[in-house]
Amino acid sequence: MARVIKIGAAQSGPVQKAEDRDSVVGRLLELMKQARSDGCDMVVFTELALTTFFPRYYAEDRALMDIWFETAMPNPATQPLFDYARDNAIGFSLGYAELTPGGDHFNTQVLVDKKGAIVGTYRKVHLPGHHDHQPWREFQHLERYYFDPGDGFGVFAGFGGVLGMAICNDRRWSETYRVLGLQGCELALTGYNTPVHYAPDPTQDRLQGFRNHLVLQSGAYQNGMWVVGVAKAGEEEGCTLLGESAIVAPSGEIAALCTTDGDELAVAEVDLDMCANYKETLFDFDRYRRPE
Ligand code: CDT
Repeated sequence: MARVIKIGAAQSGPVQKAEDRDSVVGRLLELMKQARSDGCDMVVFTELALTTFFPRYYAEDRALMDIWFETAMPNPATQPLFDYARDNAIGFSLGYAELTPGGDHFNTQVLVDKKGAIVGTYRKVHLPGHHDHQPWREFQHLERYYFDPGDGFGVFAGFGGVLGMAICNDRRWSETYRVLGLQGCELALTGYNTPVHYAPDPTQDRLQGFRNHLVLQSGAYQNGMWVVGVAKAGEEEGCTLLGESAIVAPSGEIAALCTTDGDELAVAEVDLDMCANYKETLFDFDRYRRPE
């Protein structure tokens, strides 16, 4: 039987500081409803989908920033997403800031099945930016101050295949895809908040869009997997975030693409069996890799 998952890459437009969780969840629900009417099996939301990208702000008292974190998932604000998933048999993946009972802070993404149950949790490994306040920057990128690093890339059985997750900066690193690929991953889901302006070297700003697709497409092709990259895009508190969310095939081709910087759904039929075309030929790891 063919293993085809219809996926909606559910890009978010900007989330301003003042927008509350209920309002954001309402926007995400709208995208889920649209995905359902398009016949999708799953929607993929972005990194830190519930709030503004708060690592752009510095607080000397780090605990003040706990307002941006979720202490449980689901919780009263996000429960409507889980209810909708269960009632309509549509899965989703959601990025958010997680504060654990033990006091650890993670940049987290969950995979939720068609029954509305969490079947996978991933915590961001590659934390970009800086640890200290750098007032010379137009905006901060303090992920290394607010988050603890996750402990690795796992895969999860679901939706008829082998799925993995990665978050934003992870997508730039070849080992992200390789570690997933070595575990047989057929579909990697990744959300991102990518400021177009890169303060340490603004000459990189011009090619942000090119590099986003470069890494998603090469990661997919070199590991024979589908990759879904989903942005939070647009003008968020004076910071321009890259859009161009995309669903990439194991061939390296873009199968669906967002063309705005707002809330938008890009839909593709993801045939997981296409992965074998690459995993069992040109990128047959057991046969051809030379890790030594
Ligand atoms: N959210 C995230 O990981 N953004 C980074 C910005 C890098 S510059 C500090 C990214 O790789 O897109």
